[in-house]
Amino acid sequence: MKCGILGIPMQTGTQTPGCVMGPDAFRCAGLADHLAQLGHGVQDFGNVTPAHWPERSHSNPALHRLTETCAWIDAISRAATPVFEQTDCPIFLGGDHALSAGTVAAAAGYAAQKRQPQFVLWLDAHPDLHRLDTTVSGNLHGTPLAYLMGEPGFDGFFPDLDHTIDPAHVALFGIRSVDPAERSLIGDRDLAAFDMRSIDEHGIARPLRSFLDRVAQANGRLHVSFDVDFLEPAIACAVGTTVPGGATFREAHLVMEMLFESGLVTSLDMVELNPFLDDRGKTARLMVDFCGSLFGRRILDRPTLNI
Ligand SMILES: [Mn+2]
Repeated sequence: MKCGILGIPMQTGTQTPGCVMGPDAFRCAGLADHLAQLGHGVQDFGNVTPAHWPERSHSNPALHRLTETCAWIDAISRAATPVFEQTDCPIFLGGDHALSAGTVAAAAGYAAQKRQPQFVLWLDAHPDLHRLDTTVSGNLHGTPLAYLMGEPGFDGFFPDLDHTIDPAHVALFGIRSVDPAERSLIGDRDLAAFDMRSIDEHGIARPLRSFLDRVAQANGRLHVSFDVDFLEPAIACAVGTTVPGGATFREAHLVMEMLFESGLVTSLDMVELNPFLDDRGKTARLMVDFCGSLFGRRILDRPTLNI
């Protein structure tokens, strides 16, 4: 498989600085070598730089760096499209989670070109389902999934979407911090949302397998959006939005191994890595390790890793 790497050093979607260093940290942790050792071709497309975007004021005074974030999203979707066209699986290195508004928009456009439905697997502590008028924190990394599903209120602010994501094609795993507006949207749109309580009770494998079966039956393309805060903070400290009680080392590897075995993954985001908060690169290396599992490494085939 030929993998394409695109760095997206944006942090305007959060108020905790540090994500700007994310792409470099993933590269320093040896992502490209890791993929090459697994037999994949790797092309690094460098980093995205934001375009110009017209300034607009919004009635929600909490919104943080709206214009700059829109400029990033516009630039990301443009830069991501050739990576879809020229490789088998783009890997987008963040950067905060608002970048998925651009990467998934590009994925959806490419899927439409291929006449396949686009599915999205959201691995995250948060559902990122705020609209511009419901976010209280004002941090736009809490909004991309609502935008991508075509929820109202983004028109005239975020870039226009040619193809939205059908809520029936979305699954969220690992959520454990949900605001009331997001909770009602999950119910209204009947989203497949597996919170940590349900994963504790029933495990992660069965609901993931049933989602992957749905993707396969629909001949769909699958974008995986992996937020560092999906993981238990004890194993992954380098993220500005830690929430206790996340996915364990083994649960996350199981997800990655099942995704590889499915053969369905067509693009990946790794987002919210904040190297400024990391402990000697541990979280960056751990994320690269998970990426390795997603691209075919089997955990039993390698020596113990010190994390
Ligand atoms: Mn997120």
